[in-house]
Amino acid sequence: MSPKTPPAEEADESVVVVEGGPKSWAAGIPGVYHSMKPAFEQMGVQRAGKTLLAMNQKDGFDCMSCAWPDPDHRKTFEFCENGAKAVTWEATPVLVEPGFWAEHSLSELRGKSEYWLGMQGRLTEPVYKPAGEDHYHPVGWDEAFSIIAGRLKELESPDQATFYTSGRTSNEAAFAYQLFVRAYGTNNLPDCSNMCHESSGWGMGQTIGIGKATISYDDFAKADLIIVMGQNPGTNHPRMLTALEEAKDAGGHIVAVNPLPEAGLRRYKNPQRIRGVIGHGTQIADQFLQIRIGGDMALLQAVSKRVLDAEAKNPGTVLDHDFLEKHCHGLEELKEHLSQLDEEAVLLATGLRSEEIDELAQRYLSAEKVIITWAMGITQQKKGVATIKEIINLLLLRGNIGKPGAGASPIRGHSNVQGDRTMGIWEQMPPAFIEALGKEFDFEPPSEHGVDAVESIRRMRDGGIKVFVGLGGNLVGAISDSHVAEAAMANTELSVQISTKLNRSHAVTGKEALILPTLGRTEIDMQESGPQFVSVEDTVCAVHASHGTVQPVAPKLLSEVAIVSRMAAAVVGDRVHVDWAGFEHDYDLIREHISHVVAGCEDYNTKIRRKGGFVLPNGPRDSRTFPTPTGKAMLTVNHLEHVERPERTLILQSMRSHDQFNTTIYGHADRYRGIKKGRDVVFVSPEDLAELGLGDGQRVDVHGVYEDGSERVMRNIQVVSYPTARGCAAAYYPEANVLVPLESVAEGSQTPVSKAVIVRLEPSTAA
Ligand SMILES: Nc1nc2c(c(=O)[nH]1)N[C@H]1C(S)=C(S)[C@@H](COP(=O)(O)OP(=O)(O)OC[C@H]3O[C@@H](n4cnc5c(=O)[nH]c(N)nc54)[C@H](O)[C@@H]3O)O[C@H]1N2
Ligand SMILES: Nc1nc2c(c(=O)[nH]1)N[C@H]1C(S)=C(S)[C@@H](COP(=O)(O)OP(=O)(O)OC[C@H]3O[C@@H](n4cnc5c(=O)[nH]c(N)nc54)[C@H](O)[C@@H]3O)O[C@H]1N2
Ligand SMILES: [Mo]
Repeated sequence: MSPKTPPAEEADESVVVVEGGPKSWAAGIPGVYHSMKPAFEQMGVQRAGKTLLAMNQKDGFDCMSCAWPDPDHRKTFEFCENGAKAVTWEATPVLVEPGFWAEHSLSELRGKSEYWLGMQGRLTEPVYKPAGEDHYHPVGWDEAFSIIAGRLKELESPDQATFYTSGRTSNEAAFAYQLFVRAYGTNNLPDCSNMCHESSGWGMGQTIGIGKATISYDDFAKADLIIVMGQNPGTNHPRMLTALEEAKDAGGHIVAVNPLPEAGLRRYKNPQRIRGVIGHGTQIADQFLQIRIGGDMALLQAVSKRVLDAEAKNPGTVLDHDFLEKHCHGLEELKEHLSQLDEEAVLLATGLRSEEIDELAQRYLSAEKVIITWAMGITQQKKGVATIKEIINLLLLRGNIGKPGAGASPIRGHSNVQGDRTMGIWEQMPPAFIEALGKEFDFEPPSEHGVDAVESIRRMRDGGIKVFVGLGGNLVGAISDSHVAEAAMANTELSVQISTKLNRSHAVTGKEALILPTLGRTEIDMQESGPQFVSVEDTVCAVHASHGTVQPVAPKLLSEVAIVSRMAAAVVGDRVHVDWAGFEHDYDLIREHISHVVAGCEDYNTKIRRKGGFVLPNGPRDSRTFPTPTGKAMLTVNHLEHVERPERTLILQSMRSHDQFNTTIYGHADRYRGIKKGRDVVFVSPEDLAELGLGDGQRVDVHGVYEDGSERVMRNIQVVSYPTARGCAAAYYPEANVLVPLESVAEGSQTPVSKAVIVRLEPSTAA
């Protein structure tokens, strides 16, 4: 394998080329073609074959692009276009060469886009930037760990450091990392989930006692109705389209609730089927509710009210009385609350017609088994937690939890974000976990809650947190209020990034900075006891092994487990008795401890070696047991609120294009939305454009409108006339993060409100 030079930078990333509006179908032949081409071009036939064909197979590695589960019967090509992009991006033999660091200063790197940074290729050796200097230089692994140990040991309190995790980290690395952090003395374990499905964890935790999906993969095909809310599976979970297609084949119906007519929700051409390849594919959504941003809570209350009204008309025939009596609290209060629901307020909040809501209610009432799935359109809202509680209300009314073909299903983002939480990556792990951890390793872990992602940034900004360690991810690129976040990071004494490739968080750093390059999931992980595998948990609580299949891109890389273990040995080796070297040599040792500490993981080493792995227990799903304080599920009363929009403003959401993975930008197209090139766009409906006196293709400045009068603006953005819901707009994340105030968070979960910023568009002042 010979290192290649990175693909040349495109001349001007701000150029926009638009081509013909939203596509009405997703995947199909272009899907297959688009998946394979870059892999073969960039990796060569052999490496491409070894990676793509091993993806999501029982003896291969787990795709790192999303947390979608694998079916029991795997196909030869068990991957999607975007999974193939993720693998190509990681397994590429393009390398950051040793001369790179002398050639490029940090000041220069700060002027580069995420696309450019990622395109420089894989990181190959540890590098260090001393305080006061503008360049990184190569450093030995031992020296890197001793710098970290020196700075961490100097702090007055362990709470002056924060330890971030992004959701690609394996269970083994995550378990070792949280042990290290708690042994060091803090619960400061923020993660990407704080910005993602945190609202799901809160909403479900407070109602059914567990923040995880109550369904398994097979339930999709058994459902009579699947409601997909605030989610764009065609781009972000493409293999979910196969499950939706199977559900339709079995007679189920699908409803999509979204301000945008997303391609995958309309029609799906399955590349694995003749019909998909040559025909029109399967029409996915039987009903499309084009909701106004932030209107889902009102919609759900209105549907629940219709369900209760139907029961009142025909008592004893609509609700699942048996289930409600045996397993739930709060029906009377909910009835009372919804009896006062103001239909006008609902129509205003949702932008829908009464008949559309009637139709959805009718579909819900005619279905015996209903699944509701959701993602960022629901969680990244001020009322995200309350909206999820309304999802649970609606499901509980007809006993749609804990029976085949029914349930609540948050669809997770990062491929192991759920597993990381199971392993203890959370600033608020429950006392039972903390106690078990302390008992297993004979130490007293801190019991006070730590800080989440937003609170970490606040404390870094204010000087309370002085050291930042990131196990993967790109916190300053991913979190809200980019300028505030960057100033906060620059205000730390030391920042450490454990990464596969360059991103913004390597250019915006603490006074001292380290980059520690790591193996990716595609790569063979050879340790003293032989090749290692790791394990991950998908969005429906299935845990399985992941084996790397190709040679590492560079000899000096260490695995995440090795990096965490060596860092821990350097920092807390003299304080707690943990066989850190043993962890690195044989991951079975870590799994042995996981068996003793993590509920549901008993006998982990045996269960994880079963073909296809095992499924974690889940009370609501398995036996209608609800681990809440009362042992019952809670129907809840939630005060309705919608996003207020002053005249001549729009509600802006920030979302993913088809050519990115979070802050990683693979390319500049968004095929399904008709964007051929360019990311500096804002999608607005033709009616709103006419009302605002703006034209398709015009350049505008997007000004955030805030109650405190503060100024945030995204300049020189091209307007794209697009059939989004009235009063709404959409732009791409992470660019739009500059518009989301750090203080704008979901009530309860503190998830940044990335999907609802009030904006005013002004003709651009840029030349
Ligand atoms: N290829 C690829 N795959 C990915 C990722 C990626 O970046 N690229 N990211 C991964 C991660 S970490 C995550 S969390 C998931 C994210 O998966 P998604 O949640 O699908 O991601 P977004 O692009 O944020 O899309 C949000 C969707 O919600 C809709 N929406 C916005 N506001 C509202 C609202 O108020 N109500 C309703 N009903 N809908 C609304 C938007 O129109 C859009 O369709 O994907 C994961 N998979
Ligand atoms: N405005 C707005 N903001 C958002 C969102 C939004 O929809 N809108 N979405 C939010 C969501 S859902 C999420 S999950 C966060 C994402 O936040 P993060 O998880 O922090 O961001 P990513 O872009 O996924 O991180 C990418 C980096 O991870 C590193 N990496 C990749 N693979 C590996 C690996 O195997 N090991 C290690 N150690 N490092 C690796 C690479 O260096 C890469 O540059 O962003 C959030 N921010
Ligand atoms: Mo996410």
